[in-house]
Amino acid sequence: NMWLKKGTIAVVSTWLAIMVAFPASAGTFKREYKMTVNVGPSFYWGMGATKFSELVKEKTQGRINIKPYFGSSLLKGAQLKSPQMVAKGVIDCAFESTINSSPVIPEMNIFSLPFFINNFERLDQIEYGETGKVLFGKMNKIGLTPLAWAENGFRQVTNGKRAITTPDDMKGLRLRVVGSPIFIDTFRALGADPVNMNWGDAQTAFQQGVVDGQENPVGVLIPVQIWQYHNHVSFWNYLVDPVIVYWGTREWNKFPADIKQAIGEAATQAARFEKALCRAGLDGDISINILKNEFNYTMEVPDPIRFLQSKGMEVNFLTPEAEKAFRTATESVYKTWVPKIGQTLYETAKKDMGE
Ligand code: X2X
Repeated sequence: NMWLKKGTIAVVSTWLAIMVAFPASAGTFKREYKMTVNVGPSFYWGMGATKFSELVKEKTQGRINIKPYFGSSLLKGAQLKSPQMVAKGVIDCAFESTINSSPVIPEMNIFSLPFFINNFERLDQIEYGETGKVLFGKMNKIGLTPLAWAENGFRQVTNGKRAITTPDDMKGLRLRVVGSPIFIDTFRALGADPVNMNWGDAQTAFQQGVVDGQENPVGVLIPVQIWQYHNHVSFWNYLVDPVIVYWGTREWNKFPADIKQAIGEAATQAARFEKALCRAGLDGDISINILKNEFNYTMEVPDPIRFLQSKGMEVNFLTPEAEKAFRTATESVYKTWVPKIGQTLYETAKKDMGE
């Protein structure tokens, strides 16, 4: 029927004209943008996520309302699914760890190579160097728009059996590790008995003593009160877990330029705040002063190492010889994982760190 066809065309073209004249930007924001965060609100990383949503609200005059969903509740605890779900648009954005992206973006395993990036200076050289650019480019390729580098931190091992001072001390320890496969390879190479568990289940496992120990940064150890379960913490800085603030590209591109700008600034500021929380007391006065001077925030735990000791934990550090021995003991991990990360990116990372 010719007439019906013409009518349909007329309706469609009117609709198209309206869409072109008034793109989705004109006040048609979602009532709520969902943000996934793996940990709870009292964790340093969770506090950073809250800060991000507050800053976004402020900088967009209340137009953009981000709700953080803590404990990976949007994913029923399946923390490693965050990048796919954000790329698909099921979740709008994330304040998420690179470990939790590493099964989907293998290049992110650069941060999980054992005894590779072992201090803040080297980490910053990577994030703000060529390596960081390459990693952000990989995210773009799978439909994610990264906005800023935040942090979970250098991961330390805790357990209820003994101090870890040499690779031999790892033998037979049953340790909860995150589900990213490189962790199993690393702990097996050291002779430990690693078990994969989502963070949500890990806390119950600590309570029930199903595992002897685990590994996480101070920003997780302190809020989870790890001293209730384990009396040894070994500061071995064996690898680092950055956090990236990111948005799903399809949704991101619907924002007008001023909103993009405001959210970008909020991400940068929240990331700076959150990084300082995670580094406070571990980098001299630098982060404590950033919190005080830029955010008017006094750190509750200004010295995490002393604090853990005050809770009855025995703290130890690796000697340079021990660190070398650990690096040698995990050589097989490099053999397996450098090809997956990409030899070129590995070389780029070394170059960023001045090697
Ligand atoms: O699962 C963990 O150990 C945690 C909380 O550190 C991450 O999300 C990577």
